[in-house]
Amino acid sequence: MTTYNIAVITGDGIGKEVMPEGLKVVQAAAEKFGLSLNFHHFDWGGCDYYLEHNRMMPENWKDIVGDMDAIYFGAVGWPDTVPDHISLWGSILTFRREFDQYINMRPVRTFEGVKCALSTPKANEIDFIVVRENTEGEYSSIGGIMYEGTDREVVLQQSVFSRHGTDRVLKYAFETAMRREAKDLTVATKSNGMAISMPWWDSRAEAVAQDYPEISWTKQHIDILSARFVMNPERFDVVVASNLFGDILSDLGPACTGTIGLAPSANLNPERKFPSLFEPVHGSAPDIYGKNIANPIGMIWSGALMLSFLTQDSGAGASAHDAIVTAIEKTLKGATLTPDLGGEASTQTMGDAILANL
Ligand code: GGG
Repeated sequence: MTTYNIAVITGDGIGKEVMPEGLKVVQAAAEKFGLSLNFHHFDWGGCDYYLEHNRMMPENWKDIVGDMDAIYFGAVGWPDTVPDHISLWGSILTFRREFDQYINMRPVRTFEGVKCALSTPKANEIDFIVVRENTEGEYSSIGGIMYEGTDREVVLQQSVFSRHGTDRVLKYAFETAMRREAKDLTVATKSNGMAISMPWWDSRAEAVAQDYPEISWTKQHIDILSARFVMNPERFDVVVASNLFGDILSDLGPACTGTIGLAPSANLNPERKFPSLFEPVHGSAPDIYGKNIANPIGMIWSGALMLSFLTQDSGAGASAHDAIVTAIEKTLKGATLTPDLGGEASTQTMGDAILANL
């Protein structure tokens, strides 16, 4: 039997609280479907490590986790002690870049039992996937500050859109749409305002679309697209977006469904040359850390995506994924719910309920 080696990095804040729940459900699902997992726990990647070592990860982090099959990651950021741009660039964004995890796949859907934040007639029919470009775009570290601290201060930050990086995410999004019934793709753009990068991004979408005549696709400006997420979210199937736009849309989407505590994400290197990373969409949530009320579902569902990806989205991993999602669905119809879902359950109680429903 293949044993999959998984690096476990809890990181900061509620990452430390939701990770144990993710591990127990993922481990149980793996056992149920005959998958062997070996978890390797690391205490770096979060701000506690930074405060001791003045860096987020050890110098040889790539040697340590480069041969793992996947990384299971909690959350990063503790702005009271380490500025967010330092913690994120020293940890999660470094993983994405250095392991070429160029796809950030973020499913968004409604669940029976979860009160939708929207009151539109079809709000309970939300079921779409945000495919976010994950290695370039607006998340660039190219730029600088001139005349810093003076009244002549000038700040520049460049966005980076390569043909290689853009075409591959668009292609992945079209392929994702091909696998779904609706065969519909929305390409997020802002070509009326960002007059160089975004008309070019649109032209790449037009070029890549030539290979997918079966897909009905439109490009939509990010402003009206965001409004439509709120007004008619049920009309979306697959949405592809640049790094920043995708980040925003993939928080907005689950917020519309009721809570971002449910939302999972898969940072994928589809070629499997490097480990892929699975993490909830939410961050470290310092405002609720320590209260034991964080919703563990984003972490657990991310673990399900990991199992599916590990076995190439088929076989035991796909079955384990489906079983976890079914257990989540069943739990959400019950009364054991964390406060973001209107209940009073603790993080552990909710994790136990999902485990019991597996
Ligand atoms: N669980 C992921 C996490 O901690 N995310 C923090 C965050 O702010 N991420 C920004 C991003 O995904 O670009």
